Amino acid sequence: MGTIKRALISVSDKTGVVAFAQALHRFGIEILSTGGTAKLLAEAGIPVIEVADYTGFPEMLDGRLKTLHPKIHGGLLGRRDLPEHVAQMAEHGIPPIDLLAVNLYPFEATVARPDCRLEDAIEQIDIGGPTMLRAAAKNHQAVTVVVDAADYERVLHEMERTGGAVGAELRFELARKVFEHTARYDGAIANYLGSVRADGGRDPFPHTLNLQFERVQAMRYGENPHQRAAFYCDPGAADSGIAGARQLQGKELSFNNVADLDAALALVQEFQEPACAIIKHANPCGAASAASLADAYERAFACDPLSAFGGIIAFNRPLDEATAQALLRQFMEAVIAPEVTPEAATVLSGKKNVRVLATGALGRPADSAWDYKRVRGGLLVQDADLRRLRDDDLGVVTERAPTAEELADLRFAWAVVKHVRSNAIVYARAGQTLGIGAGQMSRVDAARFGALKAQDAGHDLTGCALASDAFFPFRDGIDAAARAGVRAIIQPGGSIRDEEVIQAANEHGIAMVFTGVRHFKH
Ligand code: 93A
Repeated sequence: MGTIKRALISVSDKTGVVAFAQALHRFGIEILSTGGTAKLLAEAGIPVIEVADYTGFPEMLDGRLKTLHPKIHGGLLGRRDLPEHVAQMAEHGIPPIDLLAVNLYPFEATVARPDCRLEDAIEQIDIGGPTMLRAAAKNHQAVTVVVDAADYERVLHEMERTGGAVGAELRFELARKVFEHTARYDGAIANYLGSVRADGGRDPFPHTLNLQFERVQAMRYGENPHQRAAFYCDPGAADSGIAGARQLQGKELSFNNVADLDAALALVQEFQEPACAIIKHANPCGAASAASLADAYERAFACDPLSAFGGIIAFNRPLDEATAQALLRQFMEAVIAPEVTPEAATVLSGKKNVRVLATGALGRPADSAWDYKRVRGGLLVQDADLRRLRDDDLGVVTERAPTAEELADLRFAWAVVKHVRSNAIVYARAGQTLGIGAGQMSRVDAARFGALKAQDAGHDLTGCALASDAFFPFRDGIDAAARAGVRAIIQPGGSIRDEEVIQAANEHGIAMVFTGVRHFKH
């Protein structure tokens, strides 16, 4: 393992670079650098050789040509363990470069700006930087390459420990990071160019979709024990939702746990007031909002205590002691909340298998969030369904308008039905689901099934509200709802038989509102 004698530093983001270069200088390392970086280092009193002076070739073409020179790339690429390489480098006056610190022109940040023009983006395509990075990373047996300012410390630490060298393990890890980084960088360029339209606008979906996901964890198995699995996250969204959650206790998360935790969180994020959702197999078997979190849980549980067994439970407020105490009554797989108070954590520590997770503050997902659905051999991509009910969405279509109380129940049921697999029907009253009909192939069956579930749990549906994720194609669903005791219905409308459906509601004295918005979920 050779000690580092020569380093090249060329960084766009100059965070921490002066301190890093200062430390390298203390090791007696010769520092080569490009225009802006060299200036900054020289101003800090660090001896530095400009790449242009080093190669004898000026920086030119507005900086497009800075480091693309055989003396630089030979110094990065030449193998120190092959006598032919060593001899050729000596013959052509190419000294080895042992450490490279480069970060690239900020392409992603540039194209994220709404006013970014094609020519602005083109200028931010770094050519020399990735070329050096890839050369150094390829030759990681001899070269240490740092693309992430967060790694300066680690490199220095290792050099201090070894007296100026960096070990094989760290060199390999840093090289891997480089290829991940340049792959992402080129992916961003391809995504951008693949979405530019002739009229100067941007297509939201690029010609090829280059995504990069980082492994969060390997899993014991997938949806079933004979399937292998891992969980990956979008590095850009890693600090929100399930991907960024901290597990505080319990067994390792499973594939199905992650999917259900995500579904549970999405549901409680609909509500401003304290809310709880209990998920089984991607569907809620109970959801409620109430003045206190403990009440919200009690009411969510009461919807379908039988199905809540082994559920995934989410909250939109810090989990407190009273709520944790209430949870002890049931078997559960996992609990997730923005925070878990120390008292609540103590209560749950008695159930050591239960996975307890904290997400941190639950923001709204970014409007640009995408939703992916895998099909064999492909991927369907769409905007995430972040649509929330607006006051002007609501149109009363029946002779009777909903009362204020009914309207509140309709809004609640509508927020929940969006998170139930289609065909979906939700019966609700006073911030509590009473019956949920999920994933049925016909809407009338979803209505019948939800009512049956409510009946089984002992709920009287008289005077309750019903939400339907899509329009009723026939009056049979309305008739079924009326038989169950429903007094108010919320649904998108838009069926060719809307008149027949409205007529049925009028006959039953039901107040019905159309939203004009559909919430299919498959
Ligand atoms: O325009 S480039 O693609 N041409 C090059 O030869 C080159 N060499 C380094 N950009 C190049 N760089 C980049 O310059 C580095 O990747 C780094 O981001 C930036 C540092 O420039 P300065 O030191 O002048 O601020």
